[in-house]
Amino acid sequence: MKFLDEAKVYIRSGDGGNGCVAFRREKFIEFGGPNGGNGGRGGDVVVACVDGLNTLIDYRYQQHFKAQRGANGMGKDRSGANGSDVVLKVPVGTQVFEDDRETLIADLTRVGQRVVLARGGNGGFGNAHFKSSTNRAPRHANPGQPGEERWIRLRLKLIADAGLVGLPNAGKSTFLAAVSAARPKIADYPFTTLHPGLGVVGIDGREFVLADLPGLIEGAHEGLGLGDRFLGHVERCKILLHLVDGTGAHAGESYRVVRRELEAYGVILADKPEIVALSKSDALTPEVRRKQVARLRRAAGRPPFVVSAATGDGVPAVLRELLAAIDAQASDRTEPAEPAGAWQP
Ligand SMILES: Nc1nc2c(ncn2[C@@H]2O[C@H](COP(=O)(O)OP(=O)(O)OP(=O)(O)O)[C@@H](O)[C@H]2O)c(=O)[nH]1
Ligand SMILES: [Mg+2]
Repeated sequence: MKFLDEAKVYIRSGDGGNGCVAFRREKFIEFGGPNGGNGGRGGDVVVACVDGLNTLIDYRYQQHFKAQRGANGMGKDRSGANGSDVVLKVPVGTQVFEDDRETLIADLTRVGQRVVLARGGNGGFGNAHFKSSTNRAPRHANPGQPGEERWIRLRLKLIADAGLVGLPNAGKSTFLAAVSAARPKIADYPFTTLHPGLGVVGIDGREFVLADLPGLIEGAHEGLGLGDRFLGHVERCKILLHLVDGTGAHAGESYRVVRRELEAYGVILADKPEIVALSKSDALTPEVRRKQVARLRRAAGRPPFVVSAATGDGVPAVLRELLAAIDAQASDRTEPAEPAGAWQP
C-alpha cells in the first residue's frame, strides 16, 4: 500500500504553561515584591501544503499529533518558553474535514499554504503581572489555558487538469503511459489500476496533468468493483477523457454504463465537459470500427475521437482537444476565491 487518500488523525494543541507565584528574596532587601513569571503559550497544530508528496500514506503510520505544552513561569520574573508547533505536511489537493466528514475546515490547493487547526492554550499570568498600587503582594497566578483536541479527517483529491474515466480494460493506463512519462501498471485483466496515478502530458510546447483512475463498472456507486470513491479525484479536473474500448461488445452500451455511474456520483461530475474517444483502433477491422463509432456517436450524441495508444494513432488530436478545453475553462473562470482560511474557534 503506497497510496492513501483518506486518513483520520487525532490532533491536540499544547496547553499553556501556568503562571508562577514567587517573591523576590534577597539579603538586605525587604519586601522584594512579586516576581512570578508568566507561563509560555502551548504549540499550535498546523497543516501545511508541501511539494513532493502525493499521498497521505504517512498518516497510516502516525495518527496522533500533539503539540508541545508551554513551560510554566518561574520565579525571578522568568517566563516559560512557548511550546513548539507540530506541522502536518500534506500534498497539494488535501482537504481537511471535521470528524463528521462533511464540515470542511481547510482546503489546501497551493504549496506553502498553512492553516492552524488547533491553537495552543495561552500561558497564565504570573503574580508579578497582578501587582498594582493597591495590591502590592498578589498571591495568585493564572493557570495556563488548555489546548484543543479533536479528530479530523484528511482527504486527498489529486489536482489534475484532465481525468481518464472508463470501464476496466478500456486502455486508460496505456493511454497515460503513451502520452506521458508515467509508468502505470498495464495488463489485460480488469482492475489493473488500483489507485489513481498522474502524468504530465506535453503537447505543442504546453503541458497539462492527466490523471488515470481505476475502472468503473456498473453499480460502482453502490460499491461494486472498486466503487466510486476514487471519482473524488476527478472532481477538480477541468475535463474528463472518457475512453471506450473499441474491442468491447457494444461501445454505446459501455459508454452509457460509465455515464450512469458518473451521474450517480453527482452533478459535479455529470456536468463536467467530456471528450469521448474510442480506444484500441489498431485492433479493429474497418468494419467493426465503423460500427463501434456509429454506436458511440448515437450514445454520446456527437462523433467520438478514435485513438490507439499502441500506435499513437489519433492521440495528438485528443490531446489538442483536451488542451483547448482546459484553456477555455481557465479563461472563462475568474480567479478562484481564496480557499477556506483558518478554522475559527
Ligand atoms: N491493441 C491495443 N491494445 C491496447 C491498447 N490500449 C490498451 N490495450 C490493451 O488493453 C489492455 C488493458 O489496458 P489497460 O491500460 O491496463 O486498461 P485500463 O483501462 O487501465 O484498465 P484498468 O486499470 O483495469 O481499469 C492491455 O492488455 C493493453 O495492452 C491499444 O491502443 N491497442
Ligand atoms: Mg489501468
